[in-house]
Amino acid sequence: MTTQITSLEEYHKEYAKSIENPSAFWKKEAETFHWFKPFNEVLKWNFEEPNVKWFLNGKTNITYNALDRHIRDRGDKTAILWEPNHPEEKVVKLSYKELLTEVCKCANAFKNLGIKKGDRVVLYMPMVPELAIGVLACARIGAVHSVVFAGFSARALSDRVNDAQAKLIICSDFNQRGTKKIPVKKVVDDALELGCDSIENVLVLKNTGDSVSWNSSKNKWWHEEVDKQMPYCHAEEMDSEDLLFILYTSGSTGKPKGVVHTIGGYMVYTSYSFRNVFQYQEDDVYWCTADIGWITGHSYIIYGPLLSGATTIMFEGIPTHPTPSRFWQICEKHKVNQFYTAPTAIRALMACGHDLPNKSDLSSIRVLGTVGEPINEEAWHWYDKHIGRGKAPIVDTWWQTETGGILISPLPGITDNKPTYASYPLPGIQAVLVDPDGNELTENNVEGLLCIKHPWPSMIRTTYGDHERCKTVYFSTFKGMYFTGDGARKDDEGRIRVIGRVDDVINVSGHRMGTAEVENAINEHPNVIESAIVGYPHDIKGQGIYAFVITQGAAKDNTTRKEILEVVTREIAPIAKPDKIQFVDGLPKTRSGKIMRRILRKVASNEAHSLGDISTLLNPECVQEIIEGAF
Ligand code: 7RM
Repeated sequence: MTTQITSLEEYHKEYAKSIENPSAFWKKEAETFHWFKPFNEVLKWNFEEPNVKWFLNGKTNITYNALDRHIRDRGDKTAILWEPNHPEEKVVKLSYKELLTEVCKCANAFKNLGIKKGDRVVLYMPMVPELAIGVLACARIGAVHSVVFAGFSARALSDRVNDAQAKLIICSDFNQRGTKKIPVKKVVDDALELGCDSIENVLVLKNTGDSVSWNSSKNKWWHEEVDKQMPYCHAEEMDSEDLLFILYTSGSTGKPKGVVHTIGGYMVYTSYSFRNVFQYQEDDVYWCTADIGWITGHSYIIYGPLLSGATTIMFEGIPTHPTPSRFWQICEKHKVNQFYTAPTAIRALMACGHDLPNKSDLSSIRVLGTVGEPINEEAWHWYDKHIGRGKAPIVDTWWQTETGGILISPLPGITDNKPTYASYPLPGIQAVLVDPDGNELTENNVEGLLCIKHPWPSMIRTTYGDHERCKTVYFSTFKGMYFTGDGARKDDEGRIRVIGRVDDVINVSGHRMGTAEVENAINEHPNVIESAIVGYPHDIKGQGIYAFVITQGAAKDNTTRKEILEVVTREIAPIAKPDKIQFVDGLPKTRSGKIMRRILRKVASNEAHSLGDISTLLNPECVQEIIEGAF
């Protein structure tokens, strides 16, 4: 098992060691894992190409480390504890032994369907144990998984399938979310209609049992393919730098990028960070409420916890079903020790009043976590007081899809707990703030752009099929550094508070959305000529989406608004729908024709009184109209 920091003194010592000699530091961590063949070099890197390799020539399998390795000491311990959407339905507990068996059967079924090492498999699934089983079964045989959040549209799904050139899609018949049933298989059928030529089979899990249309040549039932398989499957020997997964995330251009993570480094870092940030102890029950469709679910529902031999809860439902007490009831029911969620969920539940959490026994909770967006002071204090009862430290964990694991976070009970601060970097993480010219801001009490100076094991290796994009987006802005795209400030003792994105990415309820991506979708409406979207402060979502739209030949009314929302839902997902749509005659442009988002952001944030100088605009006359029409 990897090591665990237990005191402030130890944190300082470990951090110093990790900076003085990163290779020696990570070598020691990596050696606590099982390697079929040991690595012969810890790290090789340059940030110019970029080319980063960890634990070179080591052969391993992440599922061997997450499952087989635990069988002797904790084979009967619950690995996955599944809580269903409807509280009256049966909880499922899979022990490490049982999970290994299920993963092996599923892996054998994949082989039987012609899936080989290196092939890509897309999972478009509800939060049921079979999703985790499917992910691990890919890793078992060396296939590359790409989980697509089941809220995405057929168009978004087919784009991802095609980019990854996936051979297999795994889905359910229907998903359940609260009182709703979502026709997942139908969305997959629609995606295939749009053209997904690489897909050979669709493996369908009978989840709700409702009837679905069936294509007998490509469609296979999970139970018919998986149940008959032998319960053992050899763990494929994988190179440390072989691909583990692709996860698509939004950037500042229209097309989502496939962030690539490789096996060895991701394994070492997700486990190390999990054990330290959550201070997991052997008999603890840990719960992360994220969806496995996002990186948080990958790293801190599946891999980090299982690699550490933890009991990890998987929740199928939503925070408000059947009532907004659900999270707190689940914490009481399973005596949750570590609870990890997003600020947007905290704010939404906060709005329901504190008598709800007060009705549940939350005394088992020792650590509270947040992730996904900056947490505001009010939400932080509510979480501390009403969920932690003032006794559970809050870990405000900053990280990204690209970082693979948590890079900046308090260590609960070890480092201090300053509201809304992600605090200090974990060992091995050389976080710095720079000015727009890339000069490092070494003093405290400064604001700047957040960069990381040295590689860490779970960092992005490439963007799938487009290495140039990886280089441009993350490694070209500042020479010799990974640029996060976030702005941050350091307080007088060097604690870091991440403020938010400085690029054309907005963060809605902790979900990343590219402005160009949403604009492209809106522009699909036949009467839309041009659009610009910006984020604005939103009480629950953190940021809301404000769309400025120029139309021709369409009524500027709610009917057109409704049509635009439908187009966005069709092209991306309901979560990308603008909260406000303002019809305008012109958009403020620079002389080179670029939309001045700064002005639109001010209008959307109700700060039009401080627009600054607009005389350099190509069309300053449009600004007054925009201000007058604002919501
Ligand atoms: C894990 C995840 C990444 C972006 C990131 C930030 C923002 C995430 C925090 C945060 C302030 C935090 N991956 N972000 N965590 N901002 N404090 N603790 O969310 O790829 O989907 O998003 O989210 O802007 O760049 S992500």
